[in-house]
Amino acid sequence: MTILITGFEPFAGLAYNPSAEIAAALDGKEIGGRAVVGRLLPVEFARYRAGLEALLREFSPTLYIGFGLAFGEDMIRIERFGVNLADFDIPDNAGAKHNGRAIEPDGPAARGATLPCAEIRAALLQAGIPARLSNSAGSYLCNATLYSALGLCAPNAPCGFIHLPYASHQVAELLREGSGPLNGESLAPSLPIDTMIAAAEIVLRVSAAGMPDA
Ligand code: PCA
Repeated sequence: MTILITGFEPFAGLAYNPSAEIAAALDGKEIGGRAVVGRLLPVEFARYRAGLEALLREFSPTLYIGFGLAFGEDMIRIERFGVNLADFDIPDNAGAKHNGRAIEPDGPAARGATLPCAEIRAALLQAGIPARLSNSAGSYLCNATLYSALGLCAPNAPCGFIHLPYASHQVAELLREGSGPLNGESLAPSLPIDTMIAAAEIVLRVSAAGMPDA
C-alpha cells in the first residue's frame, strides 16, 4: 500500500520550490503503515498529466496528494476543489500561456477533493501550524493537477492538493540577492521548511487514518 505525493519543479524564474523539498523529504518514509513515494511534476501544461498518469500507473497509490507553492499564501492551504479551467497569469516552464481553456473539454466544471479536509485542518491547528481551507486552487498547474488527479484516481483512492507559502529561508535568500520578485516592500509571508515538512506528514497521517483499510 503506497501513498504517492508530488511536488513541483521551480517555476516563475525562482530557483526553489518548497513542494519539491517536501516530496524529497518524505520519499521512502513510512506513514500510517504505508510507504510514501515522493516525486516531481513539471510545471508544464503539455506534460504534467502524462507525468501524473505514469506515476499512478507505476505505484497504484491508495492515496494521492499533490503539493505546490502559492505566492503570497501565509499558511498551509487545503484545497477543496479543482476546476476545469486553465487560465495562466504567467507562462509555464515551456512558455505556454493558456487563457481560459478547458482542461478536459468534456469534463465536469469542478471536482471535489476526496481528502478529509476539515480533519486535516484541525490536526494542523492542533499541532500549532496555521492552516486554512480553500475553495480555489487557482487556474494554473496546481489546479490542473488536482482536477486531473481527481479524474484519474480510483474512486476509492482519496486524492487532494495542498498549497504552501514560500519557505522562510527562500524569502531571506530572495531578499539577500535582491534580484527576484521580492523587495523590501513586498508582502512575502512564509513558513520554515521544517514546519512545512512536519505539516505534510500530518496531512498524510490524517488522510491515511481516514481510509477504510487503515
Ligand atoms: N505552484 C503553481 C504551479 C507549481 C507550483 O508549485 C500553482 O499554484 O499552480
